[in-house]
Amino acid sequence: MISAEEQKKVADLVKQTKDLILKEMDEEEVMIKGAANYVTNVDLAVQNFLKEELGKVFPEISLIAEEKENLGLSKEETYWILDPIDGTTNLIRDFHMSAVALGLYEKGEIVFGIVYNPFTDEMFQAAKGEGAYLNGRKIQVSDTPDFGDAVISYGSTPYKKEKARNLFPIFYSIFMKCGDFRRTGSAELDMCYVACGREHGYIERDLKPWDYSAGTVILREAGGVVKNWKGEEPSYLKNEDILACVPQFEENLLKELL
Ligand code: LIP
Repeated sequence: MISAEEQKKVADLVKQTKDLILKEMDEEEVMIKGAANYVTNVDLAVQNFLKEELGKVFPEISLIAEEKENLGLSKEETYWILDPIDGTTNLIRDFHMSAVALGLYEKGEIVFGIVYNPFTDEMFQAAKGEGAYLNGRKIQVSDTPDFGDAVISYGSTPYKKEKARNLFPIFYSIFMKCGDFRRTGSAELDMCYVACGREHGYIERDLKPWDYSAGTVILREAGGVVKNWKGEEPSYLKNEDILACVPQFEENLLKELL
């Protein structure tokens, strides 16, 4: 676990990416990794900056990140898990629902996380056992009692459209029972939106570790639930089907996913 002083140092480093993101966006260069899967100079600039700066402060902690190889991972190790831009397609479209997401993995769990949207200047942050905060103000999940009033966000797993035929009937069944749906295009922001009461649940298959790690500790510290679709603890070191929700709707959602 890192100290309050170290947490502040990390938060300051993440906040510094805002100017870098806006500058790099002026010379945006989009590269295609695969179907609906992009990386830009912005992703790479943020990743290189945080890799270098975190390495100066925490030389003993390795980095797992979206735009690099991540081989030989071990549950016994401590890692930063970074998505330099979660919501890359949104960034390319100037949609302003993108975030820098950084989690700290220690002995099988996420103990610290930051999710920062530079377009709204919203920084979600949490450390295990210390509560969850949005721009320094404590946050907690919604206590809405009826699932018929729930706002549920989903991810369409656009990199693997072969899954859609089985996925969308699940989404349809949930949609007919809840209040309404949302689709933001940033898994980490969706998990933070559940944490602060803007949404009541978020579901997506085949999320990469950097798409759900930071948001996990933030949502749990705000009173929420994060599991995989089998109802188990996620591994954080591999892709997972993620359920993130308020506790009162866990069963409503889990029974749709099994
Ligand atoms: C994105 C996720 C989103 C998912 C997209 C993509 P990226 O992350 O946050 O929820 O539906 O397919 O994986 O690739 O923009 O960092």
